[in-house]
Amino acid sequence: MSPVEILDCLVADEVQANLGRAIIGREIMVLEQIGSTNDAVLEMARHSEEGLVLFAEQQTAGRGQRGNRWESPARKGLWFSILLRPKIDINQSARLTAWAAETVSDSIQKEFLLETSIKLPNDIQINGRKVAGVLVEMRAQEKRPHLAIAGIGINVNQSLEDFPENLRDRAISLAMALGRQVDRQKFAIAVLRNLDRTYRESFAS
Ligand code: BT5
Repeated sequence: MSPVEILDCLVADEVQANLGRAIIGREIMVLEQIGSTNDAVLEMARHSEEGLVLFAEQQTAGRGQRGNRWESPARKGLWFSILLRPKIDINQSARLTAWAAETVSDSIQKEFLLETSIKLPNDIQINGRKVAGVLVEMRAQEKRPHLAIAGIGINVNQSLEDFPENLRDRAISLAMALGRQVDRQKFAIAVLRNLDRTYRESFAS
């Protein structure tokens, strides 16, 4: 890794230190590369507490809805999944999708003063182009609360050329919208803080 790349790494301890006594972010892990963070968190669920957040610097098999692919190039975005045990029924996962999409959208607006819109059910857009997406997956548990994994992908520092050709007229990153690179670590902290606050308001006991 070059010195510039090291500077640009997500550091789990540093993110966690900035969150205080949170539910979301109670435990934070950063992996260099994985297939999909949603799959990894599901595997860890039995032995982990609500609020575990797993980031991957790169996903090789990032997923969207219905088997769609989610492009997740190394160190260019925030690709993460949160383990949740919300107080909702198994058929109410759309509430979590709406919560995550709204909170990510609000966070982008507040941090960067960019105008965002939500294309239902799970896209966050800037100027009609997708900047972030949400994939919520639930698993029924014999004893409630059920298990939910909220996967969030945010394009942060890609340039247009970093996207595959077929996405170049439909996708955007924060850096493209702002005309400058973004501190991923700082934005990760801001998004997790907001997610923790809004999750407590709507889903925690
Ligand atoms: C989504 O699906 O928008 C959900 C994306 C969730 C990604 C996160 S990353 C962490 C966690 N781990 C995972 O494996 N997934 C979650 P959907 O609405 O189906 O949109 C997918 C479509 O968006 C693709 O078919 C492409 O057309 C487009 N797309 C793919 N990668 C993109 C990107 N990086 N930026 C913008 N559009 C993209």
